[in-house]
Amino acid sequence: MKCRRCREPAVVDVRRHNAAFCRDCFLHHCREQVRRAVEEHRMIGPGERVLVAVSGGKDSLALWDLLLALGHRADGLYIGLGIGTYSDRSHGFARRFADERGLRLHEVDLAHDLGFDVPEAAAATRRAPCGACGLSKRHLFNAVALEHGYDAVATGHNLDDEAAVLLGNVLRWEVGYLGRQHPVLPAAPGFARKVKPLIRLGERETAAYCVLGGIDYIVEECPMAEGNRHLGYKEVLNALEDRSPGSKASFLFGFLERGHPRFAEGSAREQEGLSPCRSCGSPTTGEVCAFCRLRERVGAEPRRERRAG
Ligand code: Q46
Ligand code: ZN
Repeated sequence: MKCRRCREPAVVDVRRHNAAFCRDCFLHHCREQVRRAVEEHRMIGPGERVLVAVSGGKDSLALWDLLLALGHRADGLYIGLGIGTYSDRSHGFARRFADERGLRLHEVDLAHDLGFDVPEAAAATRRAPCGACGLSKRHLFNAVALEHGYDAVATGHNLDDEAAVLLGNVLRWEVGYLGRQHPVLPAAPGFARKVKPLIRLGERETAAYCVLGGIDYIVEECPMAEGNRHLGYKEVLNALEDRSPGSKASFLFGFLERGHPRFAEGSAREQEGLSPCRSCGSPTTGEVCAFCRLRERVGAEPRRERRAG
């Protein structure tokens, strides 16, 4: 197998593109895919500051590295979820990545700063942990971005993630979610812009990017992911992709081009009826936002010492 770009021996193949690459040309291919996604969807403007949501896994660390390689100003945000040794280890990978490169990493610890962790929230709500976890992460990414004046929050959702979410939304015809499923959600009062620059790269590509690019990441999966519906959707999509490479990309990109505009209008109207949460000020449809309701349910009191004044 020869590299498509330079004809040297290839080390990795990308079936979707019917191509193989040597190390350097593969890293170049990944940068190109992210550059295209950022430009095509106008995710980040020149000179803007980006806050990268970093979990210590392959996608978020590859994302941070790629944005910096493309010349963007990007800092990281790590959220300690309190999921046992998995959280401790993932924190270590995020911290080391930042320290070795002299990067700024913001840190929020759910238990320490907000008074509850993901296992406690799951127990209190008697629901799968991913619901409370995702809600908390979204709330905090947004809050930290607004507090520090970042222009956008970037998350490491890749092509596989987005195709799986799309399949789930289509299977249940979640028209509201379909209207909001887009690689860019523009800023609105109380909301920072959200961007997903990895949508043109699959899971295998982000892992290969880390391995070939010398990025250490946590390989073990979150132990609380079990029962997460998206894992099943990914299996189904992988089986389709195996038979016909490119299926995932055409499913997702076809939706973004031709399906999404039909659902987007309805979700824009939903945004209009929002008012500030009585407790934290985030925009919400009720009096108190979902994150503050969750905190009330868990009976959370921040464990950090109160600062004087
Ligand atoms: S960290 Fe949280 Fe994920 Fe673990 S509990 Fe679920 S949502 S699986 S990305
Ligand atoms: Zn609130």
